[in-house]
Amino acid sequence: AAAPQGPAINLNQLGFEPADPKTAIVEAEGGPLDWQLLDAAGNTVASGKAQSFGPDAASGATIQRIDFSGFRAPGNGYRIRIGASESAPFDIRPNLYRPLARDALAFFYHQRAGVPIEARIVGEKWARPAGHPHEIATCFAGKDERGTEWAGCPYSLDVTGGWYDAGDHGKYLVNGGISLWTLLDVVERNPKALPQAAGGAPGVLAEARYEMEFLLRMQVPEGTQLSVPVGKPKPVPGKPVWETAPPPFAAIDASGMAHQKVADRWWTALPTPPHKDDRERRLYPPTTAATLNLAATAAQCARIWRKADPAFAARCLAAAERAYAAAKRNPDVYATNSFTGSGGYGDNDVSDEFFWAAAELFTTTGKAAYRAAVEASPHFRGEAGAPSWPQVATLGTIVLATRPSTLPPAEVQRLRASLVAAADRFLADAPANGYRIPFPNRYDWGSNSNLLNRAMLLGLAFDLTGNEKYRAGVIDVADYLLGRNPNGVSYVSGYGTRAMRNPHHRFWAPSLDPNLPGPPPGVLSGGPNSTAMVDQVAMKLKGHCAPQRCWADDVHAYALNEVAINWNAPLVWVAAWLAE
Ligand code: 9MR
Repeated sequence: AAAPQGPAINLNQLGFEPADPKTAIVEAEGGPLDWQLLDAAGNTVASGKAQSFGPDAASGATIQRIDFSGFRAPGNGYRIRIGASESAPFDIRPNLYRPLARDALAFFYHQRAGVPIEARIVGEKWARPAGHPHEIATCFAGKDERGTEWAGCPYSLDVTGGWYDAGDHGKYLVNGGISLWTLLDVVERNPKALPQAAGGAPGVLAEARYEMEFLLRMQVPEGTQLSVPVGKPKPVPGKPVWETAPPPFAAIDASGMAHQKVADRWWTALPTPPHKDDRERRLYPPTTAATLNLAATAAQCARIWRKADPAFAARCLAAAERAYAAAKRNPDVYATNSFTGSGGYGDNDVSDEFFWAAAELFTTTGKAAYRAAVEASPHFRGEAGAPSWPQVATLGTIVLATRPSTLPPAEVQRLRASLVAAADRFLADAPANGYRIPFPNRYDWGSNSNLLNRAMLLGLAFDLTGNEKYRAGVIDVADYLLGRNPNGVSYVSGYGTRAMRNPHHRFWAPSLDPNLPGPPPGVLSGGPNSTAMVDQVAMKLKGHCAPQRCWADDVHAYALNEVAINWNAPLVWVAAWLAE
């Protein structure tokens, strides 16, 4: 193909399935331009007029939208031409998303702590020795960065295993929980889904179990009295909202709670492969939110393994019930972010975590007490929305709406309708932005994951109604992530002609050390972030980028280009859904 002369044509660089909507975008001023679809031999096989849109606040551009949905003939080497521009070649073919689902799942194997990442599965390039293979940790004690004195705990726990959260080596319960839920939901929806990941890496069930076992290890032993801050953390003047200081301490019976995280005392340098991390590691105080993340996922575990491994299921259920009781006893213990070396994942509203955990426990056990807790929650009658690590109510709604339980059919119908209503609200956002994605003009940290969590709800709305418009919305999200965006980039490594290559990651960092590998295929960048531009790369862009353009493929851009388990998990969910 000739080198493009005009502006870039942005489209899904992977291509399109034959029957799906097909959209390409060019940023060009003026009235509607003529476009042609060329086949591999250069023949024009379709043509039409673009639709102009703009000025568009999300991209900061005037846009020409090209719709060639009517063209369905499978093939490769297709190109779109408009004016002096020509796109990179792309495919039209069935089964486009299956490899992506398997690679996106393999990300979790790569992120494993505690075991070597084996060459026979990932190849020599990505193989590495085990990171933190004997993680026997005790609690942080002494003065934190703000001078608060912590008492520690009278035990150490073997917390080996689980997944590293992201580019750092922290292992967090808040965030581990939603990520684990999302993978478990893939398999609960469709028990045949993803029996293996790319390279023969463990399938979704085995991979999820690896994290579940870690969450179980993070539970506080019976009979433990701890001194922890009780009540809402206080904002720190002049600091970002997530930097909080602890309220006064009180002695609590912490039996059955879960520690917020196990992580490095100090941030490690970039790069630091996991097996070379020699910093002090600590358990950080238990929190109500971490405890409810354990309760919810362990209850889900008890359902999923009931037949296949009754002993494991029973262990999960006992842990879940103990955790839920512990959270009820201690409903007001929040994470503070006064430690350095790891993220905070602080959340001052745990009403949604209570609802989620009660919904899971009710669905698993049918017990009246959990049902009463579900029905008493404001979230039972609230609006559904896209879930995220601090907002998990909709995970509970999904479970109640889609899994068998003793909830009256009329209530199940109402909850289903609320999921569909959320999907309708997302679709209503699409006409207002140039790239036509079901998303509002607000690009926060990890925006790509927010978009995927919306896509998950669109997928569920399709399942519940059979209406094709919801699938079309999922395709809009997939198209945006895989290239139909103002950066002309695929945010998924290894997928597309111009894919993300330099994530913020301590091992996949070839730009810092040529001996280190780049990201394996199937890893999602956090994506544009115009609301918390706190890293050195983002600070330079700040004030000079339209929201969708506030992004850079740079290892130092931790607020724009990190990877994370809660971001890849909905990628697995959505790619597996598309692959069905
Ligand atoms: O995804 C998290 C985002 O919602 C927060 O705004 C941000 C700042 O607190 O932290 C993000 O999570 C990071 C975590 O704290 C540490 N590991 C990497 C995560 C992704 O950047």
